[in-house]
Amino acid sequence: MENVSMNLNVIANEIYRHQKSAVEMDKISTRYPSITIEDAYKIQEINMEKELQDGDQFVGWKMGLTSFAKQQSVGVKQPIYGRLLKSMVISNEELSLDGLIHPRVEPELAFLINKKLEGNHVTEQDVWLATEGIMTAIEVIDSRYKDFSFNLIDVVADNASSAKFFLSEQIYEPNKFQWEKAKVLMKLNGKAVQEGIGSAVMGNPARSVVELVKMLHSSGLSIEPGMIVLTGGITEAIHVSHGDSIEVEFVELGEIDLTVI
Ligand code: OOG
Ligand code: MG
Repeated sequence: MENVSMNLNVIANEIYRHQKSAVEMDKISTRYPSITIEDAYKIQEINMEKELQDGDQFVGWKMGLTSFAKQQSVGVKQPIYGRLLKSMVISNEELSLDGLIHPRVEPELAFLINKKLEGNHVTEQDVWLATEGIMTAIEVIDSRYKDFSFNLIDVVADNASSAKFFLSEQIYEPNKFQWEKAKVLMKLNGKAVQEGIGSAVMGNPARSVVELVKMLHSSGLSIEPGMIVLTGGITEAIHVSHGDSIEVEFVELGEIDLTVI
């Protein structure tokens, strides 16, 4: 019998190499059939430690698969979380494809948290009280698995397909807008390709933060002040390639754009 727990560092190393080399890999779930979801989160953590040792900075969390559109498109029917690094931030309006395999983009809402959030009994109200502001966002995801195909365990071990993210310059006051009613339209090269509404994310994107806190609690973790939380794609993600222009219009909130270089 293989001892999977003994091999977590080996599996983590393999995924890490593929994350760095931008070469796609075979799923781990088929090669290590006894691997568990807890193992997958452990692998994610092991690789995050490597990034921090290499000088990167932990800036927040992402929730994934929080909308029906996203769950349907990848065939994984439950929310997951991943870890965000400073190096993932897109600071101009350009998305460089360097280091990416088959990137996709998706519109999201990002929460900036200013108080510690922890425990199993956290409510939406707690989340609002701990939210400094909300930004509109474009997340760039890039699965390291062949054909962007994975199961729950694969995608968690691959840091929930995290690659990059872009945040609006403007930080909106949380209580100045009904976020569940935020309408979004995503255009690719001027043509509308996806549209959605904030409530697609668990009824209200604040709910996604609640779920994150509960999931983190079961691993003894919490959200610290200053952290960003990406609450999950409101619509399906779309594939992008060199030269594309992406426009994400949030009705009454403005537009954020990326050019793929
Ligand atoms: C998994 C990551 C999902 C989201 O917002 O739902 C995600 C994937 O689709 O590759 O980031
Ligand atoms: Mg996402």
